Amino acid sequence: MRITEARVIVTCPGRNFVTLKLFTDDGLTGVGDATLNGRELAVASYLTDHVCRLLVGRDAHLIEDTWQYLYQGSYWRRGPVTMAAIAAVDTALWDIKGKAAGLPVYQLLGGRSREGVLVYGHANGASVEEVIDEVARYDAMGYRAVRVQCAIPGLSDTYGVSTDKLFYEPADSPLPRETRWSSESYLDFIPTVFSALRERFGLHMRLLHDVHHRLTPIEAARLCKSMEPYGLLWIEDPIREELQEGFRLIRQHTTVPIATGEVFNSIWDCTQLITEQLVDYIRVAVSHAGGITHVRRIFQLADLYHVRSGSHGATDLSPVSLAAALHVDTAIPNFGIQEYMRHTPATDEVFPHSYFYNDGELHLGDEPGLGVDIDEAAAARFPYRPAYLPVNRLIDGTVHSW
Ligand code: GCO
Ligand code: MG
Repeated sequence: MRITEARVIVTCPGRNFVTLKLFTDDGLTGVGDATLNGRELAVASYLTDHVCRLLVGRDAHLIEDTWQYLYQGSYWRRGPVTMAAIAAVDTALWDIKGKAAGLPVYQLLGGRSREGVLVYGHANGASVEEVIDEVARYDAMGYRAVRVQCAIPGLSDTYGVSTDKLFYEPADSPLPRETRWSSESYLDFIPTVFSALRERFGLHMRLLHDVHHRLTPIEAARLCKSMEPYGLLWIEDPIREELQEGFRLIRQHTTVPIATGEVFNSIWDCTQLITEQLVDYIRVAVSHAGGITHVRRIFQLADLYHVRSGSHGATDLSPVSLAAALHVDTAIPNFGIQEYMRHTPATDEVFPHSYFYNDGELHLGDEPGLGVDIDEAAAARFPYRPAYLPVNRLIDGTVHSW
């Protein structure tokens, strides 16, 4: 089974997505997500200018060999652009192999380990009252876990707080919007939100919170200690992740479970975090961390060290990426939870898929492959638009993590 064509499709049904579609000589196709939020065209070029020509004529069954060929064979290893491109090729090849075998991809990964994939949604608000209403809304929709973000009094704009509650899109501007941040105001205020939520909901909902890389390790330790009474499922990305040993300091002070990994692109970003058990959940995404082949490798290492998966599932990961994540989630023994940020109806139209939400879980359909495709005619109606994520500064103007 030879690859006859590798096509890169860029579309913007409300936000930009880059998709790789592979075609084979026996009429099968496979799709992979190559979206890198705010840097989309770099991956599109990496694929179009450097990878697609290497794929034509290759045996589509060679998943591992193709992965190694693109990873080791490029000489320049790792990095978000390279690994997103490799991820797209890898995901498309798993899709094709599933179709060739007549099996959903999770069957090729060892079969079902669970019936449904537990997800968490995003509840956020401009005030504690609004947050409580939003959590109640997710509760009514059957969600069993929600990530909660709340506007910090005194800051004009807070990460994770949106005007449209169901469809939150942070890459919303043709040039980066600037936001301002105060860790002091945040640390003083955020525990009061969770205290109010526990008062209102008891222990009924599983609650999560995303710090979005903004604290120092000792600040993160303080945050976690102050959140301990509220029994969070996790605190996410408490600090910048470049320094893996930075998490050790947080660990020494608290029992709050820690999750990280959405900005990682290879196993080398998290070997210390996993083998020293410095985190509880690893949040790598199929589309950013080298595809199903590499993410499975990361989760297998994690399993040896009691670390569970909690895969990234924001809106910038297309339905192709989400479908791929669901196959991995369904198969691995150490699944934790899957993020699920709803895509807009326009995105769902461009990417028809068979996975569906029911009662707090996502479920896969039974068709061969990933169970997702790209409708190229629909995609063509939504041309690329430059869009950046915000850039964040401290109150005094110093650039800080967004
Ligand atoms: C999350 C994330 C995202 C990121 C986004 C950046 O936990 O869902 O932090 O919302 O900000 O994916 O592109
Ligand atoms: Mg996050």
